[in-house]
Amino acid sequence: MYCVSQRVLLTCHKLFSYCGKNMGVKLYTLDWSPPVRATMMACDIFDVPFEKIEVNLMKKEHLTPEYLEKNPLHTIPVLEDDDFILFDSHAIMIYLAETYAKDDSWYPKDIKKRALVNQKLFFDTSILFPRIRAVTYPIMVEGSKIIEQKKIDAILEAFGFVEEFLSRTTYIAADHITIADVAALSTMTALEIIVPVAAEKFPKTFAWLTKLKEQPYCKKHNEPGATWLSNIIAKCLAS
Ligand SMILES: N[C@@H](CCC(=O)N[C@@H](CS)C(=O)NCC(=O)O)C(=O)O
Repeated sequence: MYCVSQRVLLTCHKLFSYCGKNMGVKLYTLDWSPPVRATMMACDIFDVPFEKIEVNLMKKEHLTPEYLEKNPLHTIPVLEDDDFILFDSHAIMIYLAETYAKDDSWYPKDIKKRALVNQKLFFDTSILFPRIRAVTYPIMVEGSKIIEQKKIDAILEAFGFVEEFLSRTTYIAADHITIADVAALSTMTALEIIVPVAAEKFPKTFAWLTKLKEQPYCKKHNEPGATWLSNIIAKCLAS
């Protein structure tokens, strides 16, 4: 039942949003998921309080009619901001930056600068993420005990792309940090579980990763999930 207190809460939420204050969002999550971690880091960066709602993929909680209503693609993360629902980590990060960032450095308003950030977000979604999923899905879901050489080669090739980007700009899409770095950071820290980033072969990537891993938002929202993923992969391969 829609009670008075709920109505008061909703009105407060709208009033605070109107005044530029943030009452927080909901994130449907699981800490080990790289796209989830990217959105948690973005919330932290933009000072957006978030409530975590765990979606247990092993228990198929992402396939319930209620969840499919929110996200027909049945993936995590999903963001709920008041009555607005959004899936896909990259779309979520853009929305958070545009709605809550204090300036446009993380997601530039300038069309050409923004295009370069979008380009690297698409790089994350179309190159980096599929290459980690190609390894983790067979191990975690299908019980595979091996990682084929061609998948390792594909990861090394992706590291080469990142190295090339970082030889052109200090960060992945610009000479300053943007949301594209945050997206790539979460995926790269998953990829390096499978193939460590060798400092001699990929010096710029290694230095970039080292610098970003020191950031408080990474320590808080990326490190625990990355460690968990590393442990579970090791366990699955050994069992
Ligand atoms: N492009 C999506 C990928 C999200 C994704 O595939 N998440 C995985 C977990 S890492 C998932 O929810 N898998 C469950 C499924 O595909 O059914 C994003 O960036 O949000």
